[in-house]
Amino acid sequence: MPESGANQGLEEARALLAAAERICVLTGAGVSAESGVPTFRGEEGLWKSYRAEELATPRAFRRDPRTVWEWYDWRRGRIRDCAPNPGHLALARLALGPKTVRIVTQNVDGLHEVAAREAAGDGGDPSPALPLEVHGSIFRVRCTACTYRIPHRDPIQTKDEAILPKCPVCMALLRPDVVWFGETLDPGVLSEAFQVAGATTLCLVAGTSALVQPAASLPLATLEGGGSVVEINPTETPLTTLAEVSLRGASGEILPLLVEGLV
Ligand code: BV8
Ligand code: ZN
Repeated sequence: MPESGANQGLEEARALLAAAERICVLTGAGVSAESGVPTFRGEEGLWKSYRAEELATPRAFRRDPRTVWEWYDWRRGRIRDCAPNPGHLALARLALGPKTVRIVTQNVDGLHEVAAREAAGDGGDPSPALPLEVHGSIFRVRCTACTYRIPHRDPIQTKDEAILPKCPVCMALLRPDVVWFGETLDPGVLSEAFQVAGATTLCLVAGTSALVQPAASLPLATLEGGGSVVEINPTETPLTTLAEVSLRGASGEILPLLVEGLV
């Protein structure tokens, strides 16, 4: 249970959430940390001494698609065994509740979608809680040459470049359907994200270091639109000084407390 200072912050944040008509939620790797998904920063961000920013680039894939696919296959393997945590589920319940809520995520792990379906239950409509994935999904592949794109969860054979997955339409190499550093985001997804963030009363930011652009500028669009920002992160970020309330702690613990009684 958060001590008094944090308690006061929590009550303030709950009041802001209760008063907000429209809510934009922005999440990063931190909301999936308690599910066992490695974040990008720090030790976890390293794979075989490669930094994520080195491997998640078109140049790395052109130069060595086998190693880049081996890295994505490793991450897909880790994520496949992960389940949404109470943070994902609290956000899904919030989005399925009476308020207008849009979840915008930088995560490619698909856990917000799993949480949406779980929270909606059998026969329930999960669509209000389905996230806008601004950086794509690690469980989709697309062709490097044509418009072929499909969901794909099976392990990838990465022993030899010759056996890497190929497009059944044009035989070109398939790649993970994620946005790499140096690549622009899907224009439709990007404009929807900024439209939502700019028209919202409250931007609830959880588990992001707020360093990767343009996603890190979404809360600024909320502030420019006259709305306010509530942040959840165990450590301070470049957003902390701009936030109305910044709660120090784990999103898996704080988010259920935040939405309690609101949904
Ligand atoms: C683009 C998909 C136009 C792939 C990802 C110089 C200045 C400004 C910008 C740039 C620059 N140089 C280049 C750029 C642009 C670049 C950028 O922003 N670079 C950064 C590093 C400076 N952006 C781009 O390239 C974007 N495209 O701008 O196109 C353009 C084109 C050419 C040249 C210029 C511009 C594309 C960006 C998208 C890249 N793809 N992912 C994949 O996943 O494989 S980004 C990836 O990294 C994630 O999606 C996410 O966005 C980011 C990681 O950030 P976080 O999610 O925040 O995770 P992180 O680990 O950093 O932090 C975790 C946080 O959680 C921490 O704060 C921690 O304290 C907290 N936490 C931990 N545990 C918990 C917790 N919080 C709560 N609860 C817990 N339990
Ligand atoms: Zn193709």
